[in-house]
Amino acid sequence: MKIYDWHTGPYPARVRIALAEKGLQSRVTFESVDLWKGEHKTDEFRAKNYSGTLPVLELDDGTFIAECTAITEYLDALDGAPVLTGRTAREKGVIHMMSKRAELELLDAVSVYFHHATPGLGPDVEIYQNAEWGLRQRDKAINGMRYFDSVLRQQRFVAGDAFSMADITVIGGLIFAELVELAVPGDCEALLAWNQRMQERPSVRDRITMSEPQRAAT
Ligand code: GTS
Repeated sequence: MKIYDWHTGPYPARVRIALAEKGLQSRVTFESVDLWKGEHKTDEFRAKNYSGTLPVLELDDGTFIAECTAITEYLDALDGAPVLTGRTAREKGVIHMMSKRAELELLDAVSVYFHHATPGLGPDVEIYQNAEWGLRQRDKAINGMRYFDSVLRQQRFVAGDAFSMADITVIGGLIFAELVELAVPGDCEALLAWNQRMQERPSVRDRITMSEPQRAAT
């Protein structure tokens, strides 16, 4: 399998974390698509993913799967033991809801803030910007942080008592927030403590170095 991504990207991070949680690192190769040069907006790349976004998973039979949630669902199902996306109908429903909520209320909002109210990927890539919309999404993201703080005051993980895809999506949101210097409010103690725990997980900690070529042992 091949992953098209950008090593420091927050959305790519979601798939890298999922790969490591599932122990699938050795089954994939990475191909860099340089966001800062707009390589994701070329016709060649859009033929792989119509939306022109990263990451994209290419299967060995040539199928392309885009969208982090879809890629995570695929990877999680491969071994018949889905631990990230839920085993029972109830788990699947709650995890999907919380992950979608993390996209809507946090991660995608931070992304819109980045692309519309900051220089984003630069003038060659950001051909339309609406700063007012971006700033509204920044405020939405802060409200989202407060919401997830309230959730994590009640339970250890975003979708209940086990780590799941929903945690990964919130982690992606906070990675993006940090990149754009959008701080988590200091009184979101539960969210901050949870994030500290998450950053210590090997899958999260080692996500960027995952695509470095393995050096031969000396
Ligand atoms: N809904 C998509 C998903 O979940 O995969 C969103 C993917 C997305 O926005 N990816 C970012 C992207 O391609 C990558 S990164 O910003 O996290 O590195 N952004 C470029 C752009 O121009 O929107």
